[in-house]
Amino acid sequence: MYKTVDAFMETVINKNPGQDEFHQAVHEVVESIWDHLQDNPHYLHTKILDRLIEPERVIMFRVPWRDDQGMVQVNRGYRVEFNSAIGPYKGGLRFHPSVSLSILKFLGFEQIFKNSLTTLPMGGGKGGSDFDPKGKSENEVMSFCQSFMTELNRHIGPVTDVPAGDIGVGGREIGYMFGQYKRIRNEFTGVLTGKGLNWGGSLIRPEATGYGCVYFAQKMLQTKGDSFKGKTVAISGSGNVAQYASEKVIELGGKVVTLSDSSGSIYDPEGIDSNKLQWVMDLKNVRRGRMKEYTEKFGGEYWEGKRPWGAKCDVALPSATQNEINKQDAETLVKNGCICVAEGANMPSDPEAIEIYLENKILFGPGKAANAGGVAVSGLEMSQNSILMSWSREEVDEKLKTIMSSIHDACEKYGKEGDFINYVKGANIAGFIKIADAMMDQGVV
Ligand code: NDP
Ligand code: 2IT
Repeated sequence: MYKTVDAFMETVINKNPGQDEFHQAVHEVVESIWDHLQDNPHYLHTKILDRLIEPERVIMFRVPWRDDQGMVQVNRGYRVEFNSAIGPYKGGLRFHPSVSLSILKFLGFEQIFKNSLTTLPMGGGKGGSDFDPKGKSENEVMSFCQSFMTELNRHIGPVTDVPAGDIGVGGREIGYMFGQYKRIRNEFTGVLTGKGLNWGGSLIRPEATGYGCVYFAQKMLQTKGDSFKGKTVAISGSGNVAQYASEKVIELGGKVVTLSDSSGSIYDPEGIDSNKLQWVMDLKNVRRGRMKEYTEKFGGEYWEGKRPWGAKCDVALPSATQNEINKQDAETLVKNGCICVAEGANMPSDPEAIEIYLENKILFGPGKAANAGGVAVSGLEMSQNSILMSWSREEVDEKLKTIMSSIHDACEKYGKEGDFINYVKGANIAGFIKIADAMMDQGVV
């Protein structure tokens, strides 16, 4: 039995050398739930924590494909099937050159708790590849997706493991992978979520992560009697999550002043209004261009190679990638008057940044709570597929709001410290209890 968090982490680090992102994600959870574990020794006696950090299964495979020049290319594919205590493995696929086992294990581990918080019956998983979709032709993307699914198909299924999108995987890639799955298995089933609307997708799934994040931030602001109206908002990223977070902020009367991509950030003090946002959506989703072009078109400033946290804002919604806010960025945000950070991305704030938020008692919604709207609507897509029905936009949006609100309540229940809500602690404990109890019920498996 481990006496301290550090002793437990030493074992995790020794067992999983070099997996820094995974260590970081585990540490955050273990630190939050430690006292709860000591008060509930039955979890310790049955080694729930030791079992929880070990994926049920990791699949790693070769993905060979031919580029437009006829040359053979080889990528590495993964699926981490982390935990199925409360439902089939569920979580996205990421295509990005930085993808490694450590990154996918951190994402899969976070996903277990996030999915638990949604109130829906979904286990945790994550997968992807080091394939870089940037600069690839349509044909190359399709060839890669087909090869990836040629291996992945044998490991997944609508009641086993249901992947979806993440960085570098959107509607286009889900379409190619779904087509290949159907062709190989001769089955039209809800094996992936984020599907097209006319072949089994759910309304509001594309919007869900960004909208959900803003609904969550809205709930946090409401605890202070505040709202998005008139707020200046800094958003990072310019992909799926950032786009729809921006759309919802604008609708609620806030002013979005930044967006970014991996080359740099744009700062538009006038605000990115709906017309400008529409242009960004076309730039990123259709033309697949760079954010730099924004300032050439609309003015404002382009910060080459920089993240947007130097912009003065009331609310920050990091929506690009992991560890994109460090201690210094967090200090800058707080110094500039930021009162609320809600994470659209997974683990965008590093541990020192989180310490700064908590020390300064600003509203901080960690990713596993704040960005759970995406997977929640994936869960609703699965429900619609299994009853062979589709719900209206209003119905799905209403369910999304209810889920985000119940996640907020769960965080409040377990994270209340006087008049402060520690959402990190709340999300981790609430997520943990449901999974741990299910694991207890199901015996040593
Ligand atoms: P997209 O691929 O649509 O967009 C990603 C955005 O982040 C792009 O603007 C991209 O810039 C930028 N980005 C990616 N990697 C880096 C990097 N290393 N440094 C700086 N910028 C980077 O992905 P999503 O919007 O779907 O995902 C964004 C975040 O949200 C991720 O953390 C993901 O895990 C998380 N998330 C996504 C959900 C979903 O439903 N899609 C659900 C919950 C969380 P560029 O164009 O240059 O690549
Ligand atoms: O990080 C995430 O929650 C996602 N990428 C969405 C997962 C899903 O199954 O919809």
